[in-house]
Amino acid sequence: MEQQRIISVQRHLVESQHVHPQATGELTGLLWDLTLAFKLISAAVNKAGLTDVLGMAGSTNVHGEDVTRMDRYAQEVIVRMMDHGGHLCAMASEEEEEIIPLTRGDGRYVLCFDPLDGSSNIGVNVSVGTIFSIYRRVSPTGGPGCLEDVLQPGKALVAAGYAVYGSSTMLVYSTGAGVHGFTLDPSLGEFLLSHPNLRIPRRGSIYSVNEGNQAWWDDATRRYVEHLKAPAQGPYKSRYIGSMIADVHRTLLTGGVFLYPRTYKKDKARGEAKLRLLYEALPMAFLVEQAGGRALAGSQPLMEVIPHTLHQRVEVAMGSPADVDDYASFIQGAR
Ligand code: AHM
Ligand code: MG
Repeated sequence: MEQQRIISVQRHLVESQHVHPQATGELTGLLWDLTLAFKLISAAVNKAGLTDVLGMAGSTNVHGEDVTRMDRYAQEVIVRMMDHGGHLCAMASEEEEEIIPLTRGDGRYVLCFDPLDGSSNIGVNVSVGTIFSIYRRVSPTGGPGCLEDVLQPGKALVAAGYAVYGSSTMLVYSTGAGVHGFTLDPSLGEFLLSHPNLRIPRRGSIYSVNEGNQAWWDDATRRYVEHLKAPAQGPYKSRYIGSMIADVHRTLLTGGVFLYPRTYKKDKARGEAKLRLLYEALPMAFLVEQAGGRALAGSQPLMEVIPHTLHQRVEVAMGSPADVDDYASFIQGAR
């Protein structure tokens, strides 16, 4: 019987780099640095109930939300880890209003991240995680990057991934050559390849959406979810953790559809989206599509949405291709 190789994330990154003879190793170095940040955050999240990091930090972020202490810790770890590596020219975070200044900002890459997605759930021991995406700089090299480097569409993504701090810590990433998942062995402090070449099922049997918002959805979304609940469909099961990273992670592994549509609560004409394009929607959409799924913003491919501001929000539908196609047919009025 063939023995399965044991591969650490470092080994995987190096071997993936060797496939591209022209690669300089910079992206590998950048991803390598990020994995150490994830281990530090994972260790802190595991101890969150025991230490005084749990709880509110007493300030609000750029979106007016409470900043938990773990949010702030995760933000600081990533900034300190990436600041002087020389790989980046610009860095932007869900928690910071402007581009984050770098000590060594003359690198070739751009990093966008959500330091701790789902952190409002941390007090009840629900999975949280760090989401990241990497672009190549578009401004001239030799100095710091600018807004133009950060405001790039999903189609320009070089890599994206997340670390989910759940019952075990997992790292899932893609550089455009498949999606690979690694599980952290806490006794070794190593991410080991556990889910090579992840492929999302063509169709799932789970839908994931905050149904408390149903009264404020558009008609098409309401009709689609009713359709999923009809006995003729199975019916589909409902699962909603309220932590995008955990809901999309499950969707990636088991299939189905994750939705965060616009709600028409305050702005009755245009509606309001919740999830952030740069830090949540695009990186997760990249991974879902790399795994064979689909991602939409309304009727438009999510990867084609152009970011105009750092904290732009967007409506999201992503998951199994057949499920997202069904949703699209409702949105386009065909059903
Ligand atoms: P956060 O980045 O402040 O944690 O907010 C984003 C989270 C997502 O993880 C999740 O999908 C969504 O907000 C849940 O929102 P709601 O509570 O409105 O369902
Ligand atoms: Mg978030």
